[in-house]
Amino acid sequence: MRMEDEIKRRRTIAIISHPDAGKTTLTEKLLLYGGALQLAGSVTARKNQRATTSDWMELERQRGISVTSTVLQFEYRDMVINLLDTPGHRDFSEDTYRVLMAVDAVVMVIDAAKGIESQTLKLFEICRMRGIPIFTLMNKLDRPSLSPLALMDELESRLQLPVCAMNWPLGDGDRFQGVYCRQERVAHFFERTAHGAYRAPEALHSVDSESVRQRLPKDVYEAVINDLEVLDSVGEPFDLAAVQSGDLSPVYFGSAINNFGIQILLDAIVDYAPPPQARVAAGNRIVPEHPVFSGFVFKIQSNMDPKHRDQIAFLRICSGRFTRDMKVTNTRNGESVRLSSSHRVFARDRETVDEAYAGDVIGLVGHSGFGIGDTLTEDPKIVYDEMPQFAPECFAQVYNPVPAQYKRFQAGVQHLLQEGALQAFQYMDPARNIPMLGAVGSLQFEVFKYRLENEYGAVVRMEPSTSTVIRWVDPEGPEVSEEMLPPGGKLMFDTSRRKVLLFDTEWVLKFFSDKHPDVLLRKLPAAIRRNR
Ligand SMILES: Nc1nc2c(ncn2[C@@H]2O[C@H](COP(=O)(O)OP(=O)(O)OP(=O)(O)O)[C@@H](O)[C@H]2O)c(=O)[nH]1
Ligand SMILES: [Mg+2]
Repeated sequence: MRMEDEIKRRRTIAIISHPDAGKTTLTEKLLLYGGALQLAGSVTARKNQRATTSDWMELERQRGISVTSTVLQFEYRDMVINLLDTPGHRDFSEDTYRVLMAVDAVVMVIDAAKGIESQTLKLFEICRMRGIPIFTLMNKLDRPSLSPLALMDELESRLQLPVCAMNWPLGDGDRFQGVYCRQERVAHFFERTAHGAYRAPEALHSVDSESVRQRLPKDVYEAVINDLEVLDSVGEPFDLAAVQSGDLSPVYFGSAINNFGIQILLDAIVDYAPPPQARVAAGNRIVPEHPVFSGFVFKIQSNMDPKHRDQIAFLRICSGRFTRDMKVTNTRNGESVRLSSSHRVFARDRETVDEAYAGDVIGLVGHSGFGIGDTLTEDPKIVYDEMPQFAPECFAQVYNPVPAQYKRFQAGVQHLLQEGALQAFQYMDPARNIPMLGAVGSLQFEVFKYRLENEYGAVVRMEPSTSTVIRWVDPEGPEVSEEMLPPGGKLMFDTSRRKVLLFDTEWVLKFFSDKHPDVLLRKLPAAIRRNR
């Protein structure tokens, strides 16, 4: 197949939402309907422990929440789908934000009983800023839900995004029976299956047919007919170009756990999500068909395979064709590297991939020098914009209390820091060499400690710090020294030897700034930029 055709059949999609809306469940069901799984994981789960494909990490299975994003590549209807399940919890949002840099569209999952929640809003803003197309799934219709018109209205008014109902729920809660597809003008009835493990059977009828009327309770039927009339007269019409530019969100209703509406959503993704999009590299627009290979690392994960204990760098290919063993430049340091250990990734599983194309996410093993945001390319003039960075909001010091085990501890800390979920800071004085770690949320520390203990067999002590606010000292301004600091302030270095100030409270920061108004303090070393 020609390179252009290979690229055209790629779709790269992230599933995003507020915690618990059902991303991982939906991911599992998309795999099931996509033919990539025989049985959806929740069936095989042991008591109190889930076993979905994308929550592969031990900690995720124990807690039932996603801690890290997962990459799943599979083929469906002649398409190559790169699906990324993301964690919803705010404490892991750095990972989710980076995934958003690597995809061409998202499915935003909303719990239909709750509507838009805080984390939905934040993620949504990033998608809007970057012009990423948003497919919306109103999930958990098998539970008592808000009225579908109210859900649509909330989306449109709170997100300021025109929305178009592609299908409409037939009842909710115990009376949820399926969905009516507006374009095809057919009702899809679903039957509940044991634990939602198998593909739900479907039957089609036109909505005004007698059999539909008979199958639905009278009030449900009347509400559906009424809602559909409202939608027909005042709803946004479907417009593919607007969907693909991120200016109109097609909305689907369903229940991931019960397999309701999943096939419809999967086919919509294939039909309407855009193919790989151009990216901006230092002001230049690089189209996916650009003959030169290029991509950027957006995620690093250690120890996915407990037998190998290695590290995978996840690369989003932005242009051209990747071939195994090709030589590329890492533009951060100008180093030339041969990419010989390349993988197609399916959650924890991987297999060697010899060829990949713009749009694909591949895993590269054996390059400990790669960092998040690195551009790998055949043409060193292509340099993708930096990844977004986040200011940590909580801090802790980590110790190894058993000197005999220092090596393990040190190796583990180094590996896990490379994943970029935590940032390390050092005092100016090398004698005080216990690293201070900063994270967006405290759950990151728990994960870090758990993984150091479980993946490296290290003994770990963690002491929360009193600091809560960080500022980078802009070297353009005057120097800062320790004597200038008030109580509750610390002067440290980040790993790039940039000076940072840590303050216990905003109030201490203000006190410092009032006293030293000429010192230039920055919230971040670099800001989020629009990439398309
Ligand atoms: N009733 C009902 N429950 C659902 C549905 N989909 C998911 N759930 C349940 O909601 C809970 C959270 O589901 P997950 O898929 O783990 O949610 P998530 O969005 O991946 O959560 P995080 O990744 O931790 O943010 C689980 O208990 C699921 O079984 C649904 O359609 N109906
Ligand atoms: Mg999840």
